[in-house]
Amino acid sequence: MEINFFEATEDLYKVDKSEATSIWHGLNQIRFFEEASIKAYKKGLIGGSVHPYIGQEAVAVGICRNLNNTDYMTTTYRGRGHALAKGADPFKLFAEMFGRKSGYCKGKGGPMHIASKELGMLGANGIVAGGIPIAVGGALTAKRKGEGKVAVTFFGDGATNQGVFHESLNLAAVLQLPIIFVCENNLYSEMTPISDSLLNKDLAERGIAYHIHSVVVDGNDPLAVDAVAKEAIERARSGNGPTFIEAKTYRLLGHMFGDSETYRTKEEVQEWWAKEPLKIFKEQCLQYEWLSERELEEVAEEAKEEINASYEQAVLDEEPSLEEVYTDVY
Ligand SMILES: Cc1ncc(C[n+]2csc(CCOP(=O)(O)OP(=O)(O)O)c2C)c(N)n1
Repeated sequence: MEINFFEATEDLYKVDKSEATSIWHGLNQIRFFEEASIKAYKKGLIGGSVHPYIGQEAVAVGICRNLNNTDYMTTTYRGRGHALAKGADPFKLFAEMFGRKSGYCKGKGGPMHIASKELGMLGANGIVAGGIPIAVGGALTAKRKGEGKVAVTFFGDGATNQGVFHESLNLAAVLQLPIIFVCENNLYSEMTPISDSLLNKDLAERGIAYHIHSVVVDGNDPLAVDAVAKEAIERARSGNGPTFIEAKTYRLLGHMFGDSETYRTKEEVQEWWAKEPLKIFKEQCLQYEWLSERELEEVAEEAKEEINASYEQAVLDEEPSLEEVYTDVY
């Protein structure tokens, strides 16, 4: 078994206007949401910490556009992007982050623990690799009940060093579960370069080790991620087992708000800003004439207004009552 390195062909760029519009809207929605979250954090509206997803938007958009609402998903403390890409309401997401009543978990989860039955979100997770076995459980449920659902789990490169990651991959492979493991390799595990903590050049090798079909893809190209996701989800739905996707990307901001970023150079960060996903997709839109400069601006403006309106509405939302402390406790 060998790693499959996805390479874009001209066929990948045969996209129609509505698809391009939807991808561009999705990328902008996440970017503006994350920027607004940082603004809110600075204003003291959010408890805990904020771990921005800026720079990784193409992974969430490329994968989630291939999922149904009912498919299962788990994610990490960077999970707002995945939630939005799966159809979350930005107002309910902001409300959750601000600890308000209308939030997805009535404001009890905060920025790191968003869950929603209606979105198939089995939870964002503050514990590194914590969501991986939960998604395996979702996939096992889907298989046993013959629900036709798949499970997707998003995690970072650092999560692949956790024991539970290995147990999860092995079980999913042995039981041929309908699951897609999406490793967002952003090169850093908190303040540690991934090359300091593991010797594999391609993390997809870790999927191969468990006999799982494993693919490496450019995680900054939404169409490349979309193509790989489509195939993986089809494999899972048709009973042909799991896929491991390594999406190579970059976290453009610090690990969390307030990170002094002494562990990487400004030059390196600049290099990645030059190939960040919104820039890449905008260039593709213009090159292949899916959308004009003006149309791109209009869609981005629409996404920005939607985010701003949701933010303002969430700020005004009520806090849960004191009695709520004792509800939903398991
Ligand atoms: C089990 C566990 N160990 C340590 C931490 C502290 N911690 C929070 S984020 C993080 C880095 C994780 O890196 P990675 O999985 O690559 O995800 P990324 O932050 O790059 O998205 C660590 C070590 C934690 N939250 N959970």
